[in-house]
Formats: sequence, C-alpha cells, structure tokens
Amino acid sequence: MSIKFRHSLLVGLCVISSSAFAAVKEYHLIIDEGKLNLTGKPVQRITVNGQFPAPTLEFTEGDEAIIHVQNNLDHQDSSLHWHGLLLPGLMDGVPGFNGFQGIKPGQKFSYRFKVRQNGTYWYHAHSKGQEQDGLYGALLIHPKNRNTIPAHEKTERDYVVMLSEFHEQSSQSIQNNLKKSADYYQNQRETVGDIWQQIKRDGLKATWSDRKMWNQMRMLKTDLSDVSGYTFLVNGKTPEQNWTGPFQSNEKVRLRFINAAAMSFFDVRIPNLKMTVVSADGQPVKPVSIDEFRIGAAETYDVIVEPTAVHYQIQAESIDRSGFALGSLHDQTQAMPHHISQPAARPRALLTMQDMGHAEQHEMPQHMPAGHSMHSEKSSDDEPAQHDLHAQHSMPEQKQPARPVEGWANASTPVGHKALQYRDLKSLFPQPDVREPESELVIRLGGNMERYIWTINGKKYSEAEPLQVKYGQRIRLKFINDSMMAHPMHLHGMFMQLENGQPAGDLPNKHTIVVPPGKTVTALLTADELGEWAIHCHLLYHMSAGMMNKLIVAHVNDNRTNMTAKPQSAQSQGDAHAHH
Ligand SMILES: [Cu+2]
Repeated sequence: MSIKFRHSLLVGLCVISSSAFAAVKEYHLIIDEGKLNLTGKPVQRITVNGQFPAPTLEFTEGDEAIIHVQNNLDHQDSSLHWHGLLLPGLMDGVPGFNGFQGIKPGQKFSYRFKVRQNGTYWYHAHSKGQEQDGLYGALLIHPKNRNTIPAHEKTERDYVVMLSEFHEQSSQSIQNNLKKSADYYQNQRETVGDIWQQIKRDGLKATWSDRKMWNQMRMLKTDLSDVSGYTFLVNGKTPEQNWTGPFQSNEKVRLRFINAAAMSFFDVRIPNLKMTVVSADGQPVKPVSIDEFRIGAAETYDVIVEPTAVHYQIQAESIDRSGFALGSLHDQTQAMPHHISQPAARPRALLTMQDMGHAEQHEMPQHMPAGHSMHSEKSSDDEPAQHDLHAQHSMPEQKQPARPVEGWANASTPVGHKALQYRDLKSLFPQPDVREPESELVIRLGGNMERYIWTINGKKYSEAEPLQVKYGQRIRLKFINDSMMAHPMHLHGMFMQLENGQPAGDLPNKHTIVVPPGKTVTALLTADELGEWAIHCHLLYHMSAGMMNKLIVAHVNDNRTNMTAKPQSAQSQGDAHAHH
C-alpha cells in the first residue's frame, strides 16, 4: 500500500487535566484526497490526516471531546458522525439534522461534546458515499476508572480489528450502476446445476412453485449482497498484507471487532481459538463463550481470547462467500510463517420462503427447513438453539462443500461449534428503565428492485414524514422486514434495548440491529435525548436509496410540539440528560 497525501499533519493532541475540571481531549482531523493502491490499481480515495483508514481516536469517559474537522475535499461537502455516541444533536454530524449543514469545501467544523460512556465505537462520514471511499475510523472510549474494569475483561493486549471493504470503483459509480440495474453486481446467480440439484432433492413440482414465486417477487434467490467485487480489509490491510496482532503466550487479548464495511456482513472466526464476547455495540454484556459470530454492517463486538499456540488466523468471511477479510494473531517470540493460507469458502446460503416472511403460512413447501434464524425474532423460546440446526445442516456440506445451504441465517457452522445468537446477549449491568412500552412504532422495511429504491413504511427518505416520539416516553420499535435482504438498522443518539427473549433488566443495548429477511425484530427505547435522530439502514446504498428517516424526540404539550434541541445549548442539554 502506498498513500501519497497532500497534507501530512499528524493528529494534534492536547490534554489538560485537573481535579476540578474534566480533561479536554482535542483532535485535529483533515479530510482530504489521497492515492491509494491496495489491489495494484492506484485510485483516488479519501484520507484523514493523510491516513487510510482514518486514525483511531481515543477518549476517556468524562472527557470534554473537541474534534476540529477541516474539509479539504475539492467540490464536496463532508461530515463526520460519531457512531454509537450519546451527544447533543448538533454534534451528531448528520447534515440536515438539528441544524447541522455539513462542512463545506475549505471549511472547518468543531465538534464538542461531553463523553458520557465507554466502549468500542467508530466514526464515519454521513455525506454521500464518502464512507465507502475511506472516511471511517475507530473510536475508543476508556473507562474513567480502570479499577472498575471487571476482572474477566482485564487483558494484556488490546487491538482494534476493523473490518471493511475496498472497491476499485468509487462509491458514485457503484451507486450509478445499482440505479441502472439492481442486479448489476450479481455474479453469484444460481447455476443450472443448482436447479437440477433442487429438482433431484425436492421434486419438480416443489421446485417449480418455489421458483415461480421468486420470479414473481422479481428478486434473485442469491441476494445476500447487492454489490460484489470487494477486497475485504482488516484495519485497512488486504489479506496479502495480513494485519497481525502480536502476543506472548499466556496473555489475554481483547479484540475490538468493528464492521465498518459499507455493504457487507461477515461470519467471523479464529480457528482453534475460543472467543468470549464481552461487549456488543460498545455496551458490556455478560460473557458468552463462542466459536464464531455474524456481524452486520456498523455493529461492533469485543471479544477476549487466550491464545496458546504460535499462530492464529482471524477469518471474517463475507456472507455472500465472495471473500475474506484476513488477519493474524502471532506469538511475537516466534518467526512468522512465510505464506498466508487462504481458507476455503463455506457454502453460500440460498434464501428460502422463510426468509420471505412466509414461515407462518401453512402452505409452506415441505422441503423448507424449519426455524432458521440466526438473529432473534420475537419469541425465541419455542425454537431449538440455532447452532443445533446448523449442526444438522452442515453434515452433508462436508462431503459436498460447493452445494449451497438454505436460509439467510445458515452460516454453515461446523458440528459442535457455537455461533453467537442475539438471544445470548445479556446486559452486564441491569437496565435502568424496565417500563413496559406505552406505544409501538412500526418500521416496515421494503424495497423496489426495479428502480433500486429502499423504503421505510413504503416511503423513501425524501418523501417521508418524520417519526415523532414524546420526550421521556417508553416505546417499542417494531422492525418488520418485508424484503429479502437483511438490514442492519441503526438509530442515532440513543441505545435501543433489543427484545431478545431475555428479562427486561437484562436486555442488551444496541445501536444497530440486524433485521433478517422476512423477519420481525423489536426493541424498546426510552426517548430521553431531545433532538432529531437519524434512523436508517446501515447498508450505505440502501440508505442513500431511501431507507432512512428522522426520529424526532420532543416535548409535547397540549398537542403542540416543542422540539428545542437547541444547538446552542448543546452542552447543557447533554448534561441534563446524562443520568437515567
Ligand atoms: Cu438495508
């Protein structure tokens, strides 16, 4: 990789500490263009302080964060959004929200906010396709008092493992291509052989009705992703560049996985190494020991590992099986292996009637396997544990590795291995608000593939009325996915409590919730942050094609709405709602 850059200013950093005042932590970020060569073909991409990806920002809970952002792009407005952070609306960095107008070329904007949480987060552009073009980085917040770190989370090493993608085409050309044809990048169409296999297995009649239905829906059965041609990256490095985290034997290592990809979900594993999940979306959870997990765009998971062998490979396989983001953990006292092994791809999944939301209907074809759902639905108690299902289905795959498997959630997890499920997540600390919701907000996810439009409640963002919630209200967000793609739904400014079958006090906080194809997922929300908050699919081209809305949290008196999340009083607002 070679990055040439016009500016080589390093991250400016200034820390003033005193017992009476919070520490001020200040960063200077310059957004610019630079040459990037990851695949042998140099391209112009976005850099921050000359770096791709953008530098990791670190804060301590309680800090006053001041981040000066200079936009040196030639003709484009820019912006930075601090993903998962609780902060005043204006500082959230979404153009068109809370009076924020983006950062014009040649201009500067200074973000200021009190850091009210800790954990693994990230930041990225919220302007056009700039996130895909390189404008993203990790954002870590350390606990105020390191003595409060639970014993099981104490580690000798601490690494960010940021997954992302590189495309030789710019975000603008990708978007244009999708507009021309939603299946522009579909190079994993089923083959005649796949259909023949299905006929042999299910009989001609079942195959015919299955396919007829799919044709009527005008969707491709292998729609696991709508953009292909990506090279997947770990911390900005290609598989060949092999990002490596050194360790010494008997050390505990924290890995902060961040899915900063614009369009990709990954199945993540480190063969021969158990992972203990300790945090989801930056928020601590009760430890869960697993072999692998699926991570949606914009989600984060912190895991702790205890490597004892010399070398391990971190494998993050895209769910369309088009490739891997690869990295390594390596005992620093031993020589590195000379070549990087390329893992075999797992079978790709074919969507089923279940993924289309037809599971409840009794005319479901006989051959459809029951109960495929990696991520939680409303009631999870009535179905067997997912990894058992995986186990059943992965048996024949070992003989015929090329044969596709059925069901979006089917990760082909090997027999006896445990894949993380949403229902496994329990908040480490009791939820402060366990009220029943007063009302329900339905968020229907849909799309029109002929025009590549993605919608919420039937409307694209430019046509939608904002959603309104009364300040202080407890509501249920009901995400109903009427489409055949999974959508990682992200709410700005507040954490949602994912209803995953756990008791109210144990529900995990999430800023991004994966809603699988054809499924309904619900979350509770205490609307305790005034302002205009973006709620959108975090697949970049779904968001830009309309799958976004504004959720307004306002005081409501006598039918009059008062949503004064005054940008000027940003600080006092932040303080006023810090405790709940
Ligand atoms: Cu989406």
